[in-house]
Amino acid sequence: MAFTLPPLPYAYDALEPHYDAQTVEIHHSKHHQTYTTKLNEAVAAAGVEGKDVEDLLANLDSIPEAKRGPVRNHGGGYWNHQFFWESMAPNAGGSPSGALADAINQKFGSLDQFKEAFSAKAAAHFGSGWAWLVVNEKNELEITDTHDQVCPLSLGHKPLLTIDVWEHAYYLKFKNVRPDWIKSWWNVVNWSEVEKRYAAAS
Ligand code: MN3
Repeated sequence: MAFTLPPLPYAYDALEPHYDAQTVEIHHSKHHQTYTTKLNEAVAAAGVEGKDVEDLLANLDSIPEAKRGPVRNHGGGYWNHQFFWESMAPNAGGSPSGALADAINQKFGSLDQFKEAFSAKAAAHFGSGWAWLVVNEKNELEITDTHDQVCPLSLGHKPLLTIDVWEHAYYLKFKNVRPDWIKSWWNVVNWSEVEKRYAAAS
């Protein structure tokens, strides 16, 4: 079955004023849609239709090298954006609780220290890509970044949280000032979803 654009889990303007409606609409209905369309083309070209996108991304080596790049790029674009939309929610932000809060405090010292380190990684990422909080191969929390549409699932990591730092994710409102986008984004982080992901990953 062909991949279809997953509906946005909230209205275009639901993350205002922290993430503006115009950017969310274009980002979802144009950018995410394009990755969806091109993923279908890529899996057809590679002869790997009908597989879960997670399965494709976790096993890129099984795809012939000549056909692998488009599956990585558009499969990553498809999956990363869905994960990104679900990493945010209206009336969110604040702090994590429970086991995730304990793990963040243990690994990074405090939530504020974690946010500072994550923000620095996202701000310093050169060019297009993503910053992530993942559970790494040693089963520890780690802040990482990936280039273009590389997905942590392809690196053996279990992603918990992400921010899109491609210019299309923020340029209309925040212009060239990526740190302002990152600062604003913390106000819509869906910690309850991140807690569920952490529980599933650990
Ligand atoms: Mn994007």
